Amino acid sequence: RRSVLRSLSAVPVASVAAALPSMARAAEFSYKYGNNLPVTHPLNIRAQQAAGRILKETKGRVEIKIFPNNQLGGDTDMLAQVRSGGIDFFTPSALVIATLVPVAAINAVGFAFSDYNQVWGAMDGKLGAYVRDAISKSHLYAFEKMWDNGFRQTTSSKAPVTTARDMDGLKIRVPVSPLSISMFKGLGAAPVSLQFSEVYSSLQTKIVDAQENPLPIIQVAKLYEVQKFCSLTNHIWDGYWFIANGSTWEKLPSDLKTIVARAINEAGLQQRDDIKKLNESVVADLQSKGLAINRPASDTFRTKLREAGFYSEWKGRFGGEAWNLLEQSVGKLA
Ligand code: X2X
Repeated sequence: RRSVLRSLSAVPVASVAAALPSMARAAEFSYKYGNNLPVTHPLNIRAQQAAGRILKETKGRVEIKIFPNNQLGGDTDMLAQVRSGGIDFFTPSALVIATLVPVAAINAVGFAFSDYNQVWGAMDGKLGAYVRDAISKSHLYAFEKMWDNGFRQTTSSKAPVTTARDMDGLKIRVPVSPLSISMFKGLGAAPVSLQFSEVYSSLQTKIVDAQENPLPIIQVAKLYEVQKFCSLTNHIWDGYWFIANGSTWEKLPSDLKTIVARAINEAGLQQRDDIKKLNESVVADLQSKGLAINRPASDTFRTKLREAGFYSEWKGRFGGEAWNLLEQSVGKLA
């Protein structure tokens, strides 16, 4: 017995560690990734798979722990944390990162994109590159492939939205986003900025009557429980930038960077497909859960925004260069 103990204690620590399965060792690079969505959303499902792939392909050297569903705070808090290095990764919507990098909201100009060919053409092309470059100036690294949130739709507990006139005075929650506030004011509504973490309860307690989000979010966050009408306004296309703290990214050796970027970008492409498939079934599902769906035409909304000077104002705010890149994909807007 004694001799066994003696021989065990003689084994150097490093070789004990080497004898354990690699996953059980503390990772050399252990990261925190926070996001604002329920675990059942495709963004979390694909991010979880990417984290597993990264752990395996780096032989346990890079571990990403996911904190979904605003566990680490709302979007504003997580954006501050990823800047300070309190967390390493974050997936802000374009609307949200625009509070730091204003031009990042350019994909969310009202009624700009009419389909996904236009969206991915722009965001995987010159417009996306322009925005990534702007993000990098804030000492954040944006992975190449944007993840899909979707076309934003309008829900309400009061009445369906059929034309722009139904927006008059509507108390609607929007994200913490100057562009969203400007757009809904332009439409005559009374928008209120709230973080996503507060949306369900603010609808439930009637602090607001309406909100706007893509259908997969309305589904996974169960907003149909506190809303009656869903109007397919398709007013904004919204996506998530997968970002890293700048120092975190710089410190990672380049072979590991390659593995991490490949896993995250490929997961992003799969996540886009997931949303595309969900979009085929989600209307029927939400109807079966009691939401009354209608499909308004976009012309009255566009006209009202044009008359309110929305397009010319935002062309000025984003600057001619970015605006031209957007118009190269979607045609003339202002
Ligand atoms: O806060 C929202 O509405 C959400 C979940 O769509 C965003 O992340 C902008």
